[in-house]
Amino acid sequence: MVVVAELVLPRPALPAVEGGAHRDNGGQDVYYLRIGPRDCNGNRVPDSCETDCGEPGGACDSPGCGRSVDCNDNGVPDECELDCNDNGVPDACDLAARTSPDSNANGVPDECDPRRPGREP
Ligand SMILES: [Ca+2]
Ligand SMILES: [Ca+2]
Ligand SMILES: [Ca+2]
Ligand SMILES: [Ca+2]
Repeated sequence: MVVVAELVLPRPALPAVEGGAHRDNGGQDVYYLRIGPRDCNGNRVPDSCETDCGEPGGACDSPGCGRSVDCNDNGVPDECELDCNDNGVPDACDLAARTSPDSNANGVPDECDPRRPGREP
């Protein structure tokens, strides 16, 4: 078994100030420590096993493995990626496949982008 400890920063991240330091807002900082493999959808199948069951009898050969797609190959299953337009396809893959336009090239599909050209707040 592989045990991974990961420090998870609270979201949204503290706003960065000039010089790269974080502003101290006087509030309490909360950090979470995750022990164990990353399982972004909480189904007890580690992310690394969501898309591939691997060798029979191997670390990923367990019930539920190999059922997800990782369309952009970043190790994060599609269901855990940002999908602002709710079409079941991660935004990054919408953009890569050009099913969503990104006229200002900021990585946010135009249909969800409050800053896209022509759209005034
Ligand atoms: Ca999982
Ligand atoms: Ca992915
Ligand atoms: Ca989408
Ligand atoms: Ca955009």
